[in-house]
This record gives sequence, structure tokens and C-alpha cells, in this order.
Amino acid sequence: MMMRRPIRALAALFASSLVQQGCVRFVHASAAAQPSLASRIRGAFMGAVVGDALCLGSHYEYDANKILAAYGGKPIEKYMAPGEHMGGMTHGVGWGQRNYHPGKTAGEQTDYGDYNALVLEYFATRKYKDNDPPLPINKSELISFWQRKMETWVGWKCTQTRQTLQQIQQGVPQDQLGGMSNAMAIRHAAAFAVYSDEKALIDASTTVMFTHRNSHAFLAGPYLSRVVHRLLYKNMGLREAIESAMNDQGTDEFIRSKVKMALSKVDEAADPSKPLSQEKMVDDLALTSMARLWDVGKSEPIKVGKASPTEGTLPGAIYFILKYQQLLPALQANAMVGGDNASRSIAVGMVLGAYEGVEAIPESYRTSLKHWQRYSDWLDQMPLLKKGSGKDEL
Ligand SMILES: *[C@@H]1O[C@H](CO)[C@@H](O)[C@H](O)[C@H]1NC(C)=O
Ligand SMILES: CC(=O)N[C@H]1CO[C@H](CO)[C@@H](O)[C@@H]1O
Repeated sequence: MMMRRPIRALAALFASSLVQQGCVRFVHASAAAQPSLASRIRGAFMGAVVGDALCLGSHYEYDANKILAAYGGKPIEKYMAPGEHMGGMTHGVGWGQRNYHPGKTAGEQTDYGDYNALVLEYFATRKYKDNDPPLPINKSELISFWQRKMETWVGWKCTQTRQTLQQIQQGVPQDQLGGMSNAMAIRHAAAFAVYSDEKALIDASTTVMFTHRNSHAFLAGPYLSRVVHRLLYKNMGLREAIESAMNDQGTDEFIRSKVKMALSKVDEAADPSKPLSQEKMVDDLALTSMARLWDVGKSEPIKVGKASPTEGTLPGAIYFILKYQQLLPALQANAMVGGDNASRSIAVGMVLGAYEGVEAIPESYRTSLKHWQRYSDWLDQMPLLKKGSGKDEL
């Protein structure tokens, strides 16, 4: 009882502060100036890495109350170093208390953001002919590039990455590479600057997942490619794009069921007659409730709704996109829930960045992102963004 009150007060502050931010920011539907296509393509990448950098501090912390208290009872307003204000460590259930991103400082990426940057850099190394459509992503080329980058990789190397590197050393053929992880790892945010064709985007989204072999891991990338493609080229609104991609016949039944669940959870959280909407830690509870509690016999069960598997990260990401509908508030709220928040942040940032355009990222979040300029220079070389490409320019 004694513990609960201050936390609830903090949470109320947090909620009202998000609402205030919502009021001052433009509303997309009624905005006179639609962001340009180039801005929205840039937004898809930059939204993802900004969201990821916002999670560096709280990534793998599963206790949302602890994050809220550590951040002074309000949503995160600047990038933080791993575990900043939390003793330098976060608490990944089952993996214990540690720094999951050694060598990283505020404004840098987690491994999810780094993977998206790696794919962007790979695209920037390719040659593009002015009048020909870009070649499809080339898996063996990408893997060689990735192997070289792994030699100087700073920070966390996930289990799948380590396993795949080992397999390559043992001579495992390329089509059999990868570990059996069901984690959602969206890595193709840069592909929207290269391809406008939906099939090529879907192909890119699965090729970059060569470190994974579990089928669930491959399903979220194609789905989110369809969502972003609809936002960029079919002029759809957010919920419309999310539902239309869900109903696409190419979308797997597993994904469809997870998106449906997220849609009803968003509605429940917005319905004042439902208890969930009255909860102070509403986002934390909403995410936890969307997947099982997995009792692995450790100190506490893993809240799969907040962990890495696609069954948690995908509906969680859709929930944040539709509940907040604006890039920064959605990314802040996502960081505050913790768990595998960095994985969700890539999806949330990619979709809302493609919706609102790169202008939705405030100046202070650009200048304090360590590699903003580097990413920006690489984006300038992409076929759909380079100057003189005939596309609208920024
Ligand atoms: C992919 O790249 C490799 C190495 O550069 C090349 O040998 C191969 O032909 C390429 N494959 C395709 C389908 O373009
Ligand atoms: C560090 C951490 O929390 N890792 C978790 C990430 O998600 C996977 C999948 O649920 C868990 O197994 C890990 O414990």
C-alpha cells in the first residue's frame, strides 16, 4: 500500500504529460502540408533509429514502475545510456541484472538500431544505375558485408548472431544459416529508400533475417512492409493501412490474429467504461495481457507480451502505433514500458515515421543522436532519395 501511492501519482503525471504533448503536436489528418514522399521515406528510417536510441537506457528492464520512477515520473525526454538512473544495469528476466549494451553511450543505438544501420550502409555500398530499377537485395553479398562489420561490432551480439557466425565458420550452407529464435527483429527500415515495389520490400525484410530460422520471425517483416507501403503509396490512414495489410491474402493467419488482438486492446484501453482505461500503468498492463506469462522457474515468470518473441512484440508495436498515432509520444511511451522495447521501437518508429515524415523528429532528438549525420549521408545516396533522381526533394 505504502509503495503504490507515489507510483500511481507519478504515473498520473506521466499520462497527463503525454496528453499535453499530443495537444501541441500537429494532427496529420488535418495538416495542410502533407509531408513529402522523400520526407516519409527518411522518416521510416530515422523514426526507427530515434525510437531505438530512446530505448537504450531501459532496454530489457521488465519493471515499468522502476523505469517510471527512475525517469522522474514522466516520459523520457532525452537519450540515456544503458541503465542510466537505474544503477547502470537492467533486469532481463532469466538473464539477470547486467548492462546489455556494453560500450554504448546516450544517443547511440541498441543492437536492433545497429542492424538497421548496417543494412542502410550495405545499400549505400551498392551501385545504382539511374534508369534501371535497383537490383534485389543479394543475400550472399549482404552476409559477406555483415561478416566484415561483425569484426568491429560494438555492444550486444545476440545469440542468433553469434550462432550464425559460428555456422559460417563451420561451412553451413547459406540457406541453412540461423538459430531457432522466434524474436521479431525488424532490420529493413532502410529498404523503403531503395524499393518502391511491395514484393521487393517484402523480399528485403526476410533476407535481412538470415540469422533466424523460426517461421514466426519471418512473418512480421512482410506484414510491416505491407503497412508502410500502403502509407507511402496508397495514401491510407494508420488504422486503414494496418487493417488492410492484415487482410492482405499474403498475410499469415498468425500475424492476423496478433494484429486483431492489438486492435481490440487499443479499443479497450480507450474505452472509459473498461477498467483497463482507468489503470495508471495502462500500457504496461495492456502489453503484458496480450501474451502468456512464461514460468521458466526463474525468480519471476517472463512477461512474453513485453519480451522479444513476435507474439509479444508485434501486437505491442501495433498497440503503441494506434494508441498514440504520433511518432514521439508513441516512442516515449514504448520506452517507458521496457522489456524488449527496442525491438518494438523499430516497428513503431518505422511506421509512424513513414506516416508523419522526418519533420516529426524534433531538432534536439536529431542533434543528440550520435550518428544522425552519418545515416543522413547514407540516405542521400539511396535511389529514391538522391538528388536529381526526379523524386521530390527535401
Ligand atoms: C550476388 O552477389 C554475388 C557476389 O557478388 C554474385 O556472385 C551473385 O551473382 C549475386 N547474385 C545475384 C542473384 O545477383
Ligand atoms: C535480456 C532479456 O530480457 N532477454 C529476454 C529477451 O526475450 C527473450 C525471449 O522472450 C527471453 O528469453 C530473454 O530472456
